[in-house]
Amino acid sequence: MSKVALITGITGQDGSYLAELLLEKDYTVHGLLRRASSFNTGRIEHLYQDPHEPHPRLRLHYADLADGSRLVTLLEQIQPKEVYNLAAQSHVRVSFDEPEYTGLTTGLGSPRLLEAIRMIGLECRFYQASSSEMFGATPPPQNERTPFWPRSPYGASKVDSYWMTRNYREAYGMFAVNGILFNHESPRRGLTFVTRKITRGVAEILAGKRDALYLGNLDAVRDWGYAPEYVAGMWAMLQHTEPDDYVLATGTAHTVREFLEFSFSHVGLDWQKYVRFDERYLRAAEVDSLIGDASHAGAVLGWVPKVLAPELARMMVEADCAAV
Ligand code: NAP
Ligand code: G4F
Repeated sequence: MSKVALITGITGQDGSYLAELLLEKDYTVHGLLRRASSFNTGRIEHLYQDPHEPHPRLRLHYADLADGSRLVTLLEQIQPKEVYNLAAQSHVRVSFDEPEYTGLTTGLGSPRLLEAIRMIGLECRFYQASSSEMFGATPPPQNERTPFWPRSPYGASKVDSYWMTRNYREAYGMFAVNGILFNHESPRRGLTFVTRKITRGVAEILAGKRDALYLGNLDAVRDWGYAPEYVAGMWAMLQHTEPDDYVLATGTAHTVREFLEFSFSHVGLDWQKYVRFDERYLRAAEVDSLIGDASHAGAVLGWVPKVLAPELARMMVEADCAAV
């Protein structure tokens, strides 16, 4: 009998890599799909299995984190042993434009799921996609004991979800864990996050499709890792004997400016000739510096990241050049 997992956010960057990993490990994987007027399954197309075939191991279900009764019905039907809550309005800048919607989904999605699990008496392990954005203005290095000081509606909503997850663990003895993940990127990263915006920009400039790239704050420091390594960490958290919270990070720090340098220099271009400032990409409040200390995950789970920002930038530029 293969293990059964449910992934919310399966169509996103992390959801697609996690689905791949679990299918490789012989799980049956169920994913939530948001109904949209055009296809939003591009990242998992290569994993698609015809539902008419006998026993497909990837199954998609229409649902939205804002619809609590649908979550109850699905959890009862699917009876997953592991639930990975990755769905969110995940864009920090957009959360300033849509604070209420961000709260309804990024903030309230996890208590909806946790309460649904409790209501139907489902025995399962629960992973919450918490974020280094919760540390906000607290100076680095940041680990599991660092106080939160969120600087955006997104960060504040993630703090809400973090505490709800801990509360269900402490109040009801649920196996519920927070993965506090620092920025992780890949060729599947959304096109409006800064790393992918840069690497796609490089590819389009090289191909003569554009002559400038507009960005905001180049001084922000981030700890960028490689997404497939981070989803392996999520899985490891749910396999441990005890539920706990873990930071995943590389412990290395680079500015946006340095990521520009890594990306443009890889194809022999000088970024200063192409990058322009646009204030619309500034945030009402910025998170200046995130640098993680993942020693707890290293000691308990044996989790060690290998890919660092310079190699990540090269990998993403090459993928974007091939695609463009
Ligand atoms: P992503 O690419 O933006 O994917 C977000 C996923 O959530 C997509 O599948 C999206 O569906 C889905 N979603 C959004 N709103 C939903 C709703 N109301 N109901 C159901 N599904 C909804 O994000 P990611 O980079 O993979 O990140 C995964 C999770 O980790 C997110 O919770 C994010 O906040 C968190 N996180 C990410 C990072 C990072 O650096 N990547 C770091 C820390 C934490 P559509 O495809 O239909 O839009
Ligand atoms: O790539 P970003 O949008 O990522 P941010 O805000 O760090 O959030 C990401 O990582 C979090 C983990 O810490 C996740 F929880 C969250 O879901 C998301 O995945 O911006 C990175 C930095 C910021 O300081 C931003 O101000 O890049 C700066 N930046 C400069 N110009 C820009 C731009 N960011 C974006 N998105 N677009 C720009 O043009």
